[in-house]
Amino acid sequence: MVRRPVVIVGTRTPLESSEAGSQSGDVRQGLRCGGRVIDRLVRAQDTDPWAIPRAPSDGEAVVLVHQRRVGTVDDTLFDELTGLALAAGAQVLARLHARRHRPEPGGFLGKGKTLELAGLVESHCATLVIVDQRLSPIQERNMERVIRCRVIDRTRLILDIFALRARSREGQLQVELAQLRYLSTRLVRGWSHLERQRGGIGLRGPGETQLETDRRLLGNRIARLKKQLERVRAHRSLVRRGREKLPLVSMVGYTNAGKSSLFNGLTAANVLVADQLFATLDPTIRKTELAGIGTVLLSDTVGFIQGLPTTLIEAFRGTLEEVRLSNLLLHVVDMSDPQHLEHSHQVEETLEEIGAGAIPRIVVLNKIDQVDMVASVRRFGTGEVRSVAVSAATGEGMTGLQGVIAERLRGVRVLKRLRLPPTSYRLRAQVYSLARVESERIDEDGHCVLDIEIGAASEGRLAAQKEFDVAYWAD
Ligand SMILES: Nc1nc2c(ncn2[C@@H]2O[C@H](COP(=O)(O)OP(=O)(O)OP(=O)(O)O)[C@@H](O)[C@H]2O)c(=O)[nH]1
Ligand SMILES: [Mg+2]
Repeated sequence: MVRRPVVIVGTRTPLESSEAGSQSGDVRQGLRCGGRVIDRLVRAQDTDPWAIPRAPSDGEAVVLVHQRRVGTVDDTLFDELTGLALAAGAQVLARLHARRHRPEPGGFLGKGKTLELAGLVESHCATLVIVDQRLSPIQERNMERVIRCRVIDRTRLILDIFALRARSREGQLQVELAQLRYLSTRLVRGWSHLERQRGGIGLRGPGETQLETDRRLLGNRIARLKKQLERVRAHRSLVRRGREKLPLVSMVGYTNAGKSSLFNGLTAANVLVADQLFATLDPTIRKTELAGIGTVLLSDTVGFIQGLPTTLIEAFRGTLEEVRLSNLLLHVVDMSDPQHLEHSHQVEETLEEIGAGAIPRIVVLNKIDQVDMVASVRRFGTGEVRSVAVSAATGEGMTGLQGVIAERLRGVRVLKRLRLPPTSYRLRAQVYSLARVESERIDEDGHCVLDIEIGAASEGRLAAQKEFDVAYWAD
């Protein structure tokens, strides 16, 4: 018998378990859904008599929903959400798209589409619906009531993936903070336990509502987390001060663009590379040698995505600080991604948002082995590097990229403040020979405070002087 997958509306990941495995899956699914599973199997065979009825082998069974105002609707719309759902460990069973001028304030989808969704949930025994757009708490709750299934939006899904991936203490605290902040916007009236709580002696009269209690508890937890984060960050900034003398180059880009692959290629490191959204969450920093520059720090960090929740950006301030303090950014673009232009804009917007908009950057066009491109360095009319085409997979163009990084670092100049002890005459003379001094003054302790503009390579040379101490860099 020819093996054909179950007919499922718009499914991209046909259920992949073996025939034998699928039967046990059916039983499991049957237990979970009661009589509905029989209905589903019968229906599947109605539409395709050759179909082998199979149920999801593992992962939460989800239906994806995308609603847009205008434009054509096709299945590529779901690519990113599918990637996110898979990254969260879901099993995508069906997808529903809708077009509506404005989301229904009460229920997000229109009536007809909500019923269609309820049908899909029922027929696929789904346990979760993921909506690609942001939902208000009311919309979420109303949808859940009609569909009789848990509903989450894109923001909550991204938060969930981050929670799964966070390994470092700082990462975990940041995710928890973002989740609590998200939750605090979801505390709405309308739950059955909202009556006034009964007060005891001295607490009679109008007590606190459950909602108020929840808010207060959340507020306390958020405040505690913030304090813990401050402590972890204080430690990180100490570490950072220690390496301030070396130029810092950070990889930035859309998630899955190949940042970690390039990072490994440039530093001979072995950080996780995976065809998965948000494979990297915690930043990694490695030293690498560049001809004509010397030692440089390279940092690999979390990728960006369209609609990155603001709560996450705020909570990840610490991680993103690395990006903000960089001397140079490598903006990695996945050339095999049909939406790479749109995604590059998103990255640029996020860089602005985190205060890294003015940092010099090189656009690295990656994955050229997947498209019709050859390794090359493109320049503006002024001779300045515009982009470098490479493939982290084949290694094509990597030497060129190293050359360009060195070239840009030589040209990158940063504004810094130095506070030298009263007797550092030789060091002060070095500063004048290596940097452009904007201003100089003597402070109340007799220290010499210099505001300078200095190139990254010269900065390294100055910091390498015997009498130099990193504590001389003033904030
Ligand atoms: N064909 C091809 N695949 C590549 C190339 N560079 C990276 N990849 C693949 O793209 C996928 C994502 O690579 P990563 O290096 O993990 O991407 P990332 O930007 O670090 O992703 P996140 O950490 O999830 O944001 C992996 O499957 C890589 O093997 C390349 O030049 N060519
Ligand atoms: Mg990565």
